[in-house]
Amino acid sequence: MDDPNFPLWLQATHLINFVLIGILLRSGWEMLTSLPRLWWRNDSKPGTEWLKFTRRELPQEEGVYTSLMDERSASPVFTLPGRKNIGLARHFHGLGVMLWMLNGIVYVALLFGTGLWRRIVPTEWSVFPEAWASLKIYAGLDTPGIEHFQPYDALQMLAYTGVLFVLAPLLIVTGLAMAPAVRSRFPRFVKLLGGHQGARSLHFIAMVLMTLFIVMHVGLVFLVHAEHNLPHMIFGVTDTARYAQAFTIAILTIVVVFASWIGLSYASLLDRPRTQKILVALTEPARRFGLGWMRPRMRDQTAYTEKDLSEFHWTNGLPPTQDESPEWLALRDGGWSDWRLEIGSTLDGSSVTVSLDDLKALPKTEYIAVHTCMQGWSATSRWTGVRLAEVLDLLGPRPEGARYVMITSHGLAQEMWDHRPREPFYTVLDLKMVAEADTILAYERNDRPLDIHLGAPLRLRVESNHGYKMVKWVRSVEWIRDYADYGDGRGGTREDGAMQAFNGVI
Ligand SMILES: Nc1nc2c(c(=O)[nH]1)N[C@H]1C(S)=C(S)[C@@H](COP(=O)(O)O)O[C@H]1N2
Ligand SMILES: [Mo]
Repeated sequence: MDDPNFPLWLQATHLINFVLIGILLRSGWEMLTSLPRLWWRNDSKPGTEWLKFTRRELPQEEGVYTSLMDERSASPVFTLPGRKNIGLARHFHGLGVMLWMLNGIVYVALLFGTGLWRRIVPTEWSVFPEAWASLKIYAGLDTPGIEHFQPYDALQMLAYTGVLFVLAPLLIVTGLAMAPAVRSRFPRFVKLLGGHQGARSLHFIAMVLMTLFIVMHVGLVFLVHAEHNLPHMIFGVTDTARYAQAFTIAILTIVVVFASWIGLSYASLLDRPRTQKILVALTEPARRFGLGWMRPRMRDQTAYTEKDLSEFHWTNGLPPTQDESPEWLALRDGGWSDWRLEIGSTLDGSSVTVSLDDLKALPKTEYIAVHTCMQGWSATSRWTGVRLAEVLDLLGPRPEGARYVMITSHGLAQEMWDHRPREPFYTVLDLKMVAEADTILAYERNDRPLDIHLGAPLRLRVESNHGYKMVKWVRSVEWIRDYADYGDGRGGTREDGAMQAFNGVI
């Protein structure tokens, strides 16, 4: 190789990558703690996990246990930000991914632009026998001679190429596949990866391999010819005389980066609503321009068929109890004959009520779709109902100035983030979400009236979003001017409580 030195851009992109990978791993682990189980089965049935990080045994019965109850609290030392904050973790993950991909693009562009790719991308088949020879040396707890590293040996070339062109793209592809925007627009692509659980499990496995690579990559710098490697890494040139200096700088850098990761966790827990606001502002442009164009199309809702229907459906949110809503219980006991949906406008005070039979008389929408909870579980069902837009039309044209629709439940939020008394579960949709053909008020699942625990007699379905938008036991739908005027002003119970983003497409 002509110039064995490391240019500054190589060092800079590596350092940035190190910081960002930490943010991605730590926020990823926080997400995993919110449902510490992995499946290949797409109904996420308890007892069928291939891996779990909890000793808790779950009942096999539906509707007695919510996924929120399975959430575990992690220390801010290990996760970002820790202490059951999946919403914030998801925003940090999004921000981390944006910056990591940007950094990766710069790195790959410069790698090819400068010709340095020849150092790491093998171009001869001999790389395989050479790598095997190196592996045998390492297996004997010995190290290959320095003459093998010019600057990299065959094993390194294979590992670097694999990480860069196989593992990193696999992480991106499986990560994207978990976004509702991608799932509802390109359902066949998600199916190809083994569905939501396949993508989630593969993402996890790729994460483990990436972590192993990083530990070995950094570890070997210190273990194999460190007197050459460390000055090379820190100063860009192999100057063995400056080994002690390089060693000190390397260790200090690692300590500072670890401290910053942990500091970031504690700092973001100080004022969670403020952290949410900053992170959502930083990530919303990417959410909008990256995924916002992927509007769902009804004709794609044919990817799933009868045989994809789930045997099990997780529950998040248990049916209203006597002290939560005696009204809903009385309506249930009356077989829903007195149940009415309130359709209103907070702008002009108008309202109408309709019965379940009125709703069933309206044009019917039916499709098979995959539900994903942002915590990680999924379930496939056939949903039958009436388009929300159609129901709103019963009130007349959209009132002047109405930009959002608020859907409120008979049930209360499972918990409030600041421990104030529980308030009714609600969500807010914007005009685009309302207009989607698969945004419906569903009254049947799998050709039977909705189960009590899944939202009887009427629940919201917004297939382009995660489950947290899909209010169960719906009581009212109302036009509103702005969601800033309701709850904590973030646009829904899970936005308020779990610091989610209003835009739930990812
Ligand atoms: N009323 C009410 N609706 C709710 C919730 C809730 O707690 N209460 N949880 C939401 C969340 S986070 C999810 S993932 C879905 C779960 O729907 P399921 O219980 O029918 O599976 O319901 C949504 N709708
Ligand atoms: Mo959820």
